[in-house]
Amino acid sequence: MQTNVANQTSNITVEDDRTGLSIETLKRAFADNLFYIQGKLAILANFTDYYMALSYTTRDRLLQRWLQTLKVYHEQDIKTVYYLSAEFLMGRHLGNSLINLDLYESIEQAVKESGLDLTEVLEQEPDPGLGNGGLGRLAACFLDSLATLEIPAMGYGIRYEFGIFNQSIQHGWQVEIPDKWLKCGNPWEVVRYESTVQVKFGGHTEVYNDDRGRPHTRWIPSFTVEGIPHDTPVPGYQTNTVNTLRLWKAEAGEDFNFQAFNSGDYDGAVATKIKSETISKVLYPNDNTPQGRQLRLEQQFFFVSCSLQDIIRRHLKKYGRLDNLADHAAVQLNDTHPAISIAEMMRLLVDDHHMFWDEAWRITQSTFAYTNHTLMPEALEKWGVPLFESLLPRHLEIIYEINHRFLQDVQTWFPDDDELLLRLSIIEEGGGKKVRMANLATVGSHAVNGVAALHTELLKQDVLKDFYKLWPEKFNNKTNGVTPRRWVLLANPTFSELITEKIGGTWLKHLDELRKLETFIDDKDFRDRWRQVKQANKQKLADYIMAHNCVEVDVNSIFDIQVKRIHEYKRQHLDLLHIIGLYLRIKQNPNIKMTPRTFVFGGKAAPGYFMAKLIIKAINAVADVVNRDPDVHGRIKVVFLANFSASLGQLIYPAADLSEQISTAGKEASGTGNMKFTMNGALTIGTLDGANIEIREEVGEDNFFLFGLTAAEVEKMKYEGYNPRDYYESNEELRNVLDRLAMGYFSPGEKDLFKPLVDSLLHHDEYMLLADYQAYSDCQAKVSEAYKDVEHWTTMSILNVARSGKFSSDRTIKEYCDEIWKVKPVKVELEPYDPARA
Ligand code: Z15
Repeated sequence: MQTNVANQTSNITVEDDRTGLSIETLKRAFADNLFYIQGKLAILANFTDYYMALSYTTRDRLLQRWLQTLKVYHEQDIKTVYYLSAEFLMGRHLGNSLINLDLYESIEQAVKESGLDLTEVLEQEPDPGLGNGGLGRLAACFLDSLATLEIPAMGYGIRYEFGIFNQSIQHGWQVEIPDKWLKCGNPWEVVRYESTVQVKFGGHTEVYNDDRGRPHTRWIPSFTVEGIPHDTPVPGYQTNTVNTLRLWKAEAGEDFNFQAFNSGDYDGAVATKIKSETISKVLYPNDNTPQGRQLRLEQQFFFVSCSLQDIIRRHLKKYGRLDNLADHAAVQLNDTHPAISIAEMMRLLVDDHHMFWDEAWRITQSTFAYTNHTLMPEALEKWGVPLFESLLPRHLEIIYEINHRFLQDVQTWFPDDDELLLRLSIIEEGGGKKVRMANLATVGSHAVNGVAALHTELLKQDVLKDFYKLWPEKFNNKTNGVTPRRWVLLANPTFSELITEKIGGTWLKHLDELRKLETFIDDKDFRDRWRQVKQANKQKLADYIMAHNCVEVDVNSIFDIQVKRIHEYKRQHLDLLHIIGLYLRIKQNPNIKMTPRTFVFGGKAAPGYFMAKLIIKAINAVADVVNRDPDVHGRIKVVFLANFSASLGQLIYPAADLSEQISTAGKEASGTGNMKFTMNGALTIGTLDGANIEIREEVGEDNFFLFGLTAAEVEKMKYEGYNPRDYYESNEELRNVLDRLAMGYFSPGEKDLFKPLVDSLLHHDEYMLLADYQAYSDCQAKVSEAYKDVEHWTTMSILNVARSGKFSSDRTIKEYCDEIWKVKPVKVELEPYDPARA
């Protein structure tokens, strides 16, 4: 690789001002970091070296703001938001940091003058995949918005050594490959050894008297591990605020260092070390389908205990008392994964800090709030009491005490309703006792929210209806959002430039301003450029498809895209049934006119989810037949893009014409990919589910392709007895489609391969694909018709973007701040860097 960086080795010196922003300084810092941090001469450096050197150059410019933010938070009397989440799907840091620091153009120039292309360097960064899908990515969007809105906030989670697996497709099947994201080092983390905490597991409890003769309980664990904080800066967009994401790594406790070793038990010592480190080793790759393994509960307790101890330690250092904790800390539970927090906080306050139960309970309830993210019954976490007892004996006692007091209250409010007590109890009785984590989270929090209007309504009427009866005031809705910085500005720069040219650049912080685009709706030049941008983005995706799938696609076809985790409720197979339907129409009538389409799929299946993996295989099997069949004449193409991720999303959303949001109504809590597509000018084909409903409300029903049963209709049909076979028998095309799949038409040599898929649809069809098939197919015909009218499609696309302002996570976060957390912005003023004073 021949670059100009080499020419600068002659005058390298350590930069003493690492905050400088001129092109010259940035170039120098880049060369300097290549030399001193990567330890490489420019002539021998590879792209990873360039990426690392550029990351350190950028990180230096973040540190000044980061440390200043920490200083302000330390000195001022503030309230902080703590977002507890088992997943943070942050996406690549470098591009985002450049955007948020307003450094993108200068760095691009500096890199260019060093003979390199910035986008190529950005591609070197491993995508930190410490999350599965929507839930983890929401946490990342929230951190971006919190920093942008200048809210004191901290994310707490686990520093998994292996994130979500890399997906490769072999012979059409998903193959999982370990994600070694740390193998080249991680320039975005700072390890804070001095803030290490101890976490206990197992053992037993005992009662003792303190020196004033008062009884307390203490927990004698059988095992202790250490949590080492790894901090990553989270810069806000065009602010001085840089918040912290603190992820905990598990290591062997200190007793490992001498006790085991000194006693000569080397094997035992090593086993202890391995067991400890296993806790933060790997992310469970399940989204909406929990696995219920002991290690997963260990992970949950590990990061919760580390985080709460950290919060309490910092609070005590600053205020010297704990009775005012809730005035300075708001802790949000991202789903039930951190719900053990409720018991751990009680244990810390009552056992360790000797607080009275009632006061501890008041503080706990006013500190915590809980977000529910799913209505899927199988996704509601429950842990068997025996497991709980062996791992967390003290927490089980505390949960029993919480439950006892809670059920006593219920009995005074609603006497003689034993059924009600059974439903509300934190402990599920019969068939092996279980701890219901959603009940624990709801009882221990002052606020409970759903993530879209419909979802919150269904929570109140369905999953948590008994709790709603007790505490209607606890329940509230916070419709999800996404950050327009990553999902529009970073992902779609030319599109963003066009928007900024028309309405100025403030839309990136005030997304409602996109409405101003409506005044340009008849501007011919604007409309032409709108289409040109989309076309160029489609070309980029087409190139990627050619490079990775060896499939040539027509950039004038409708790019019809479904990217999300593979799950039966999301109905990727409904999309596929429609594709097979179109294909059969072509085979029956080779001259049939059809608006050309490119169907793109992407998404990972949980490794143990057989049906999801079979759906991936089916998509690839249909793709193989359709893409090779000369009769198709390029009218339809089918592509499965391997290894969908945040970074691949940044390529895909801007290239979409049509966004597939086709979950069974009432099953998708919100969805957030739907918002990313809309913001990038795609139209949606969707059901009345999750946030689709609100997207349609905002963009207007004429600019949204609606189909399918409503949540109420789904419930009614199930209640009245749904028979999918009726649809099979009465719908000829549907019958042909299912027959072809079942008879092995797409799986030569393995004729029964897709039988489980077809059987499940014919015999149960839990997610009502057959009931929605015709409506979906008819709606797709309308899409094809509409796409032919280029001008009208352009109008709809512009209106979708112009009216997407509600779906900024800034709006969501403002609502959380005002209505749940009661926190206010804190300004961070920058002081000039002066090493002598720092
Ligand atoms: C997950 O990604 C979601 C919910 C869950 O309970 C789990 Cl375990 C994982 C998703 C929802 O499916 C999706 O509808 C929602 O938009 C997202 O969380 C963020 O709220």
